[in-house]
Amino acid sequence: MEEGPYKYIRDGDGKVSRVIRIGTRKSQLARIQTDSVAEQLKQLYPDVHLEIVAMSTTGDKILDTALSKIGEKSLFTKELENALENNEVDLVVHSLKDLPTTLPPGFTIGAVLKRENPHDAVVLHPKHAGKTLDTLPKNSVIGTSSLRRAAQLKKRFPHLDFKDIRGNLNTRLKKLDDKDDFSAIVLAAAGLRRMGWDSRISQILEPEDCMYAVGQGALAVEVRAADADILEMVSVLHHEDTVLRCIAERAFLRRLEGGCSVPVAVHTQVKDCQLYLTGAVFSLDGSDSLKDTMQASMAGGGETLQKVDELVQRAGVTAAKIPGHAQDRAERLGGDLADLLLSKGAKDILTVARQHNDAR
Ligand code: DPM
Repeated sequence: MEEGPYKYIRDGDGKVSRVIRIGTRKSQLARIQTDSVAEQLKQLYPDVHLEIVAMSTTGDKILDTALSKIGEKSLFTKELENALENNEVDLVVHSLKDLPTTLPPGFTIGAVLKRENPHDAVVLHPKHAGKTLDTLPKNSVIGTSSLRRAAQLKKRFPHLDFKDIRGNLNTRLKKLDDKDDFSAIVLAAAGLRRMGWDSRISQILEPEDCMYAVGQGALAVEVRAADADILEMVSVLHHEDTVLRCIAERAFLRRLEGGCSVPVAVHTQVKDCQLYLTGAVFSLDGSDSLKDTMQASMAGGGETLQKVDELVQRAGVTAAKIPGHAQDRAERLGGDLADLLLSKGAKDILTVARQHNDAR
């Protein structure tokens, strides 16, 4: 067998091929997401040997603290990145929204797959079947530990109360159904759908009620930035509209210096070759906010790069086969919108939100 960092396998005819190992978190949602990416790779590359390696991350182990209070940016990604760095795995599948906008050096997002429904969804306690957030009784308790969701919903639905809820999706649904602590919980529609729980979605929240998180609903494949073979292999998984939207969203959040613990939300759309980006920042109770929309043309996208080693990253994403000019404009759009909000005082809103959250 060949020497070196990679793992190889010899088949019955003596042919040696490289084993591609895919890292994943152990939660059911993570496994489902990873299996779907593995399935697509298997279809595209029937001869490749794929192996899935599941591991626990800090975020999985700390279950009693609100995510926004733990304060570590790469909560769900660090252990997986260590494995990537040590060549124990070759690619890692994540929910894009869990990936920081600046990745540690040596890593890149080699694929952003077609986005599921990016909106948030309401799941009701069975005793409230038929209700909406509007019609739930006064002081009903809604479970979410997302500052972004709480800020927007507190403002929009002042008759409701909000409390933290942690744990993976299975745990949260059990906490909702088996106890009387919560009248409803708010979760990403994408996660619920992937778990096969569409039927529990009673309401999809429109942008007027609640805008989504940067990258929400899209899966990302993280790889070693220098691993040209793997980059090339996964690059065909990119979905053009999704990548452009997510580059704009991530560039927006990056310029605002927001992590997963600030109330920042977005809404994007590609229509008639125009990319529309709406972005907003909120105080923790939603009383203070800034929101604006900008657009950029994605037409006449220009060159696509042929060789992966010529590649540039935009907002942490490497996308060889997507027109470079369009990616540049998407990245600039995100930065420009952030600058616009910063010029109107976004920094103060976010600084106060961070301080209050740390003091909670
Ligand atoms: C991030 C947030 C949450 C996750 C914060 C936010 C929700 C935390 C919570 C950055 N990551 O959205 O404002 O509700 O306490 C997460 C989920 C998914 C990926 C679950 C969810 C699945 C959907 C997807 C947790 N990360 O948001 O309901 O692939 O986008």
